[in-house]
Amino acid sequence: MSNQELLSKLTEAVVEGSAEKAKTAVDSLLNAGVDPVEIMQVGVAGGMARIGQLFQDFEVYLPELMLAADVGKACLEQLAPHMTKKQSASASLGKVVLGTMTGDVHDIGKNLVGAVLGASGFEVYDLGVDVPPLNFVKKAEEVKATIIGLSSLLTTSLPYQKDLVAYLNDMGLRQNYYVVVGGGPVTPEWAGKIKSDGYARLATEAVELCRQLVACGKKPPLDSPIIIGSQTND
Ligand code: B1M
Repeated sequence: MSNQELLSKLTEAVVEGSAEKAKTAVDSLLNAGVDPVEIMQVGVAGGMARIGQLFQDFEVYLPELMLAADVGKACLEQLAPHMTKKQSASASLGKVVLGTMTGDVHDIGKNLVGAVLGASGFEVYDLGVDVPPLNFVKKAEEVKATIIGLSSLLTTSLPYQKDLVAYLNDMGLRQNYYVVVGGGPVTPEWAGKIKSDGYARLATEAVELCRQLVACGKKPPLDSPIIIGSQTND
């Protein structure tokens, strides 16, 4: 079976909510030497996008969505150690405080972002889900972070990204942290509107974004955000 067919099998297994079939597909893909991040971003995320569409069209309901999410999380758990193996022994590129905004419990994409950032040499402090803006600020101050990474999957959690930037300004801390944003409803326009420092569409692009920020030689806030990857709503 080709790698493309194996990725399609994985996508189908996620949509079906079959942990067993997904594990078999992931094993085969790893054995075939497919990059673990690609397995997540193409095979698993493809299944998530499809089940999300079916949910939106009332063809499946919350239980199916939850089942698919469990399968997606299990795939990431299986794949994460293979991502870490690629980590070089070089010094930390910077500290990133990461989390999903208030009211939002979606964490598969955010966890993938954390895994690839960690595997690429960043020190990641993952605050989890449903994180109020001030908690990001507190953690960033505590660990002396370089970057604050905000993930939102719900449109209703987007305003909290804006609040976080406002808090940093009000507290006189904006110049200490680059703020980067991502997740389904986040667009490059939104990243600019809230005066963040960067937007990335995919987890791999978040790594590129953070690398560019730590190397840019300019203090935050940037005049306009660095945009990596274009956003589509399909
Ligand atoms: Co919900 N959900 N969900 N859901 N869910 C969406 C997001 C939705 C688009 C589905 C739909 O209707 N089509 C919709 C949101 C609509 C909107 O607001 N625009 C939705 C809804 C409505 C809901 C509920 C309200 C449903 C209900 O209860 N009636 C509810 C809300 C719960 C809450 O948060 N308070 C809900 C619940 C759930 C589950 C719990 C069942 C489950 C989440 C489980 C979990 O995460 N632990 C779930 C799931 C699985 C989804 C979908 C199907 C898949 C999300 C996912 O994991 N994708 C999703 C549909 C969709 O996204 N198309 C949907 C795979 C993951 C790898 O991709 O997270 O996008 P993603 O991450 C990507 C990029 O976005 C990027 O990197 C990753 C790829 O490399 N990225 C970043 C993410 N964060 C980044 C940060 C960065 C940079 C890049 O920098 C910091």
